[in-house]
Amino acid sequence: MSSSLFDPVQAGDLQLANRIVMAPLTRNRSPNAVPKPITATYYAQRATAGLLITEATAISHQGQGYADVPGLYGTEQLDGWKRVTQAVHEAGGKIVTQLWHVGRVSHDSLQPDGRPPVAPSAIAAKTKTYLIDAQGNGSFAPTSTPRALDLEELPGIVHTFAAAARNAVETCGFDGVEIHAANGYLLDQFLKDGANQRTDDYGGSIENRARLLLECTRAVVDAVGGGKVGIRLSPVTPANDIVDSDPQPLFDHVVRQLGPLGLAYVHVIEGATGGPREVEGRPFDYEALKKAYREAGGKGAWMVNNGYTRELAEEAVKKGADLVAFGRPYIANPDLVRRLKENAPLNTPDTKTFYGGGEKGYTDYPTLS
Ligand code: 8OZ
Repeated sequence: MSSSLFDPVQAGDLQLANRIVMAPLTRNRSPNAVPKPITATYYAQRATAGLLITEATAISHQGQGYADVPGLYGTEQLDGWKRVTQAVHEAGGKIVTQLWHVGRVSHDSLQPDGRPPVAPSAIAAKTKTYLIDAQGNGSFAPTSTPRALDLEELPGIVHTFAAAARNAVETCGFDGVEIHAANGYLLDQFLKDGANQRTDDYGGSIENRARLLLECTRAVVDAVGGGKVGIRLSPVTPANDIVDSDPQPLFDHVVRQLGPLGLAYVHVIEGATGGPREVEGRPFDYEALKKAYREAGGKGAWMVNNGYTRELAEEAVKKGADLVAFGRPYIANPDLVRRLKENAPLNTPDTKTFYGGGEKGYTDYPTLS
């Protein structure tokens, strides 16, 4: 018998009650990078998901690119996350945190000492970031022009990913971590030739452009164990002005290298993040990607994401996806698992309260009675 969305599944060390995942969702409600008590409530409300993935969380101040996103690097920040994992575990859920370095998708005003953000090359992304002024008013602003990282700085990036992973698991009590290598942030910038024009060992060939991602992943695996590590990839998304001239061989190489690492899961955004599942002029074969991962010995769960409905998700699981991540539906439906199971109507998310603010549009969406 084929599996259903509602059947349990093992993903590395993670024993999951069902195949429904809360996708990472940026909410900008953590001033000073500290998750507040209300954030614990928000995640605990959603704890019936097989797995919760936190909003992207900066591994360092340099890795931050938006106002009021959380961090994984200071005592107050880690204490804030402890409250979250405790609340989720008390509610019977499983939660991993998403390790994030934005690279060039940042603004001088968000960086240590107001310096420029860092990137593989000094090429600005034509995209916007989200700032909040002293009066608490949010606005979107163009990202700043980055400076290229020196070769000597790269071991520090690798070390910072591993340190954040250790903080997450050992100090905060997370069940694992997800490496954010998608959506045009630092690791995706290194991967793709639209952002990476380096001429050293980290630019040029596919092997070179994948090097930083793989070094970071191996270091995180060494820090917490592969069975607690997932990774998120977005081969063709145009998010944050990212592009690669030939993504299929690039990502086939990446997953072949990930195969032997014993990861818990590989999380793939199919198409344009939060948009169409097909991107014009950027064809991609996701089945071939999965096959390349399995052929390389990859035993992690295969997690799919982007625009999934109940029907599409059931179909994906029947065709062999192990996990399906839901983004926007999870903002508005804390009891999404039950609603999908009962085929009940879904609440509509309020886009005005996605980024910033308090309880409204965060912890006040109704559950079924
Ligand atoms: C929306 C707004 C800000 C950041 C991503 C972390 O796209 C994000 C993000 C999404 O992965």
